Amino acid sequence: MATNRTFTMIKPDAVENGHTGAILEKINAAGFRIVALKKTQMTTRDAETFYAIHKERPFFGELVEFMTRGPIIAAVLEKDNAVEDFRTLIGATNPAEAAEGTIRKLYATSIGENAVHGSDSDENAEIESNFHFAGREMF
Ligand code: 3AN
Repeated sequence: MATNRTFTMIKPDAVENGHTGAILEKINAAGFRIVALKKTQMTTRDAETFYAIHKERPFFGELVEFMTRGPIIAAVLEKDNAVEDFRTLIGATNPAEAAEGTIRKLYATSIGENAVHGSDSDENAEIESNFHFAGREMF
């Protein structure tokens, strides 16, 4: 059964470029409620664990280096149909293919540095939320 929560990260490129506020505003305007939020920096081990599913991909090393180079914003978001609606809001992985008005179209610079993460399933939303917020209160 679909749940009503998803997990996101505003990635180091978007934080560095000063887009945190604008991205949170888009998330809010699209009807998502923030139930948990923090600014943090992932260690190499964190990124390798979080992206373990991609460890055989040629871009894995680049991905880990990118995701650890500066702070990120991690958040748990709530809305009906959260996972799918958030994927629609962020747009395609490659910003060149992302629809007009999506967060990646507006703020991503490349397929690697693509501004935001959004969970791709309810199961992964729960795993990823626990990765960053295990044992923390959700409001
Ligand atoms: P999405 O984030 O849209 O679910 P995934 O799960 O295919 O996309 O990829 C996870 C992350 O890996 C992407 N957000 C991006 O940062 C990075 N990535 C994906 N494809 C490439 C690629 N071809 N080159 C470099 N980095 C990539």
